[in-house]
Amino acid sequence: MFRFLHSADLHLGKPFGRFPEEVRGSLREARTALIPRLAEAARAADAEAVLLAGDTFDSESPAPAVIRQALNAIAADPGLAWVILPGNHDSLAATPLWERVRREAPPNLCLALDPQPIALGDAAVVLPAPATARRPGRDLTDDLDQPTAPGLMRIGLAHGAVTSFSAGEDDGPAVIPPDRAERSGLDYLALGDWHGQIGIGARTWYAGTPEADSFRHARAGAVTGAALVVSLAGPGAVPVVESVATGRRDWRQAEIALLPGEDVAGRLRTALPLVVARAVTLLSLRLEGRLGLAARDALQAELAEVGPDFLHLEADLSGLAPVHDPADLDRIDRGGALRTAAEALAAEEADPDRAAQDSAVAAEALQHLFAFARAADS
Ligand SMILES: [Mn+2]
Repeated sequence: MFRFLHSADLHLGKPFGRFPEEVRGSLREARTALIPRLAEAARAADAEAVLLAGDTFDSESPAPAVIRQALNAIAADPGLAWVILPGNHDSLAATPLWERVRREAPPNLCLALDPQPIALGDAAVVLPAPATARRPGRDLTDDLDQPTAPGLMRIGLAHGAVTSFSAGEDDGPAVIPPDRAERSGLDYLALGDWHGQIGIGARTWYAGTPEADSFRHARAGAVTGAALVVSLAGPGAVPVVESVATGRRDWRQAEIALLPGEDVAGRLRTALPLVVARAVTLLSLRLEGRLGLAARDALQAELAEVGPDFLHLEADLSGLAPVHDPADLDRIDRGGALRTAAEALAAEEADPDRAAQDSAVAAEALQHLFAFARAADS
């Protein structure tokens, strides 16, 4: 029996530039803790080794602290073996990175920098296909065909696409054949690249990223923030593969379709995750439907109210179309300058001859006027 933890796509040092500083700090912190967390998951599962199938580092030149802290965390448990494979983000083209890692690597870390087989204990051997460049342009897993001593369990380690995950793109020459494990006599093929966890066959898995890093996979319903515990009973046996949760930040995506006259604040509240989870949740909301001034005002007030619960909350309101209700204008004022302004803005917003941007500005100004009147009332 040989048991190991399969992970990939840690993307240590990922900057998360589009987020505010405090969110970036929290996301970076979650990634810094990944190596200790994977070691803990491996120990808890009684695994002998951790295999990282590429993109351990987010870039070819991570900050020295990112490299050093990863290596220190690996060194902290000398009895656990690690194998790290270069992926497309941290390919072999990053010569200074890998020279540095090689120089500073603790004895329990083995770098898969060439296709040479790596012995793990006396029962298993890792056959690596390190990424030679960001786009190697050929299927590097051809190298996994190489023979090994009889009686050893053969574990392939590679990074890249099995099929083109982007719709409309042809499977190019760099695509890994989905039956690579069977073709090359592998007991298991540990893959990295796709950040969602997915089995391609009984012997071929993407571990997915152990710490989610975008809303994209949440939208697709994919499992992220997890690793795989793989147990091999012996050469030829079908592997037993179990998913273990490793993520500390939750990326969620929700779409809410609203109808005129609905209690929008109530709809929003029921769609949101539990309060206890919000401090570690990034939530991307998309709202659709038709709303009057009062409903939209209530929605914005509710978003402002719950926003501070979350690590990050973003709401896309561009799918909300206005509906005109004279009662809303009455709430601004029944006459006088404010009412005149409100009517002029409502007319501008509804005018089909105006540019969309001008209509949007009028709509926003009208919304502000409504909020102002509501605040003055209360
Ligand atoms: Mn990746």
